[in-house]
Amino acid sequence: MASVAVNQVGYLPSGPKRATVVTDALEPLPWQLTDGDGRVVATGTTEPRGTDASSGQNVHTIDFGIHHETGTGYALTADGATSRPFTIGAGLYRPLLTDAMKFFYCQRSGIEIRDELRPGYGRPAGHLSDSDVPCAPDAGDYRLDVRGGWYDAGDQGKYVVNAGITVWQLLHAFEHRGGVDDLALDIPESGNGIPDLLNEVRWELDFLLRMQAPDGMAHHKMHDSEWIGLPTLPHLNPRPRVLRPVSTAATLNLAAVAAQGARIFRKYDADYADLLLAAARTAYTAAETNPIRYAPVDDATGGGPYDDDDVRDEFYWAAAELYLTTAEQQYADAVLASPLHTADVFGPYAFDWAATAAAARLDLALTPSELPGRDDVRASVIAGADRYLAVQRAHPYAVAYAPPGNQWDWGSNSMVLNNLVVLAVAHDLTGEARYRDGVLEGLDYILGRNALNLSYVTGYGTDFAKNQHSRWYAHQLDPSLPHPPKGTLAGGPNSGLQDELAQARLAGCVGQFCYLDDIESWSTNELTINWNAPLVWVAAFAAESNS
Ligand code: 9MR
Repeated sequence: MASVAVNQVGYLPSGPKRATVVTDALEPLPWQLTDGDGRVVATGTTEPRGTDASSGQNVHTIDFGIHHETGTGYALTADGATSRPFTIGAGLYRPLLTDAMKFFYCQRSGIEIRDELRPGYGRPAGHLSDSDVPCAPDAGDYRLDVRGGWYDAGDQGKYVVNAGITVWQLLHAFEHRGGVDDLALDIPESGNGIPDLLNEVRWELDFLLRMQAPDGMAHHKMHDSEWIGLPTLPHLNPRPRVLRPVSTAATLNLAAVAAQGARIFRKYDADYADLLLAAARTAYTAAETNPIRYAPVDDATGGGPYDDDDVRDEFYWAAAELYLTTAEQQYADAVLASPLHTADVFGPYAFDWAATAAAARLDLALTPSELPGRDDVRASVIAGADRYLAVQRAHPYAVAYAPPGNQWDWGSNSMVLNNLVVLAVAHDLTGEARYRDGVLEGLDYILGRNALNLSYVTGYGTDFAKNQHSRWYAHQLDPSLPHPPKGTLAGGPNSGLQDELAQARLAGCVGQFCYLDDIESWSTNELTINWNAPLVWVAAFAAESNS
């Protein structure tokens, strides 16, 4: 049975327009584009692409970029199969940007979610008692007020390293993308004179500041003492909470985003900027004093480990953000001395919470500074983008991610998106259209042009993921609870198949097929703050590209 996979949300009038056909045919096939009235408005022939390694399918591609007219209800037909309907229009990505960012309010801990702001999602405040949490016996002998912040994912833990990359990415979008400063997010702080994105991010930054121990180090994480089942609303979760030990990685995450935040908040709230910068400096110094406090892989009772035993990248990133904010020589020296400053950081996977050197490089490339050798920094980003563009061009589904051995990572959708961020920054640096087109075409995969014909963003497209693993958007288990909110990204194909349901249903799966839209498949179908953040970033770029 043939099928035609498209971006189910649609295509920009001036953007690339391609689709992928699954067929047995080896020779070019005729295709037709029909409009909302069923009229044929364009025709052509497909390009056979052979066997796609990421899915094992025999595929062709359709390029219908000759068609520029806007409208709804378009569809592509080839080999007797018709695609899901799609729109061609300029305004496709602003709603996605807004919804992807609105996701974060519903993840908030320590505050009531107001139903009038998120109809269907209102709930009482969860974990108010996070205001007084003891260290676990191996973590210290004091208690901290670590209330607030966002729940990490489908669990109710709060992890400094994952908070770090998420805050960084949202603030990076704020600093370097257009159209983000006036986002209306319908949050309690809306209308206070500060851009809503910053209001939302401050909720997490305040929590990060609270995770700093008296000695300047940051606790790696805090979460339930034991894992709890699904569904469990945050305010009904009876498990005691514990602070896990400090780590060098967490401390440097705090240093990096507090420094970045100080730079960005300065214009709106100078006192807050001072507070952030002081915390960042203290954290950086504490990490220098304690450079090898690693979070271990086996610390996984009641929460995930976020283990990391290589913090050279976090040192580089923290030094870069401190330098960009202060212009001080000591931080410039640390940046220039880091082995990661000249290393190839745009490898075959993508940057993420564990691999943060690219965050430093992207910010050093875009944020104005007097750093010696800045042209080389920029050139390294462009070289990385060229590599991802080559991967994408060779890929019949236009994915700029081809993991070695076709072993797709946990949260692969975020990796696909983060490689698009590199393309987007290359576009900022060069103005060359091929990078912009790469970002836009890269979004096709996330929004339905994939082997499963599924949009990975809840509420976007005809067929979309909606049963992401979550203890409170657990509609699949309890119909009185909602699905995840519109704009929630699913983790996506994960060859690791760590959960039992995936193991039972997906054994032997090829790449793109290692995914289940089932709430029990926590290894392929969770939602997380650090996966929605790149969706925000890339949607912001795409929304800017309307014209
Ligand atoms: O996203 C994380 C992924 O990169 C790791 O491989 C995996 C195992 O350590 O953990 C993922 O993070 C989970 C975290 O530990 C707990 N909250 C949910 C996160 C997403 O599944």
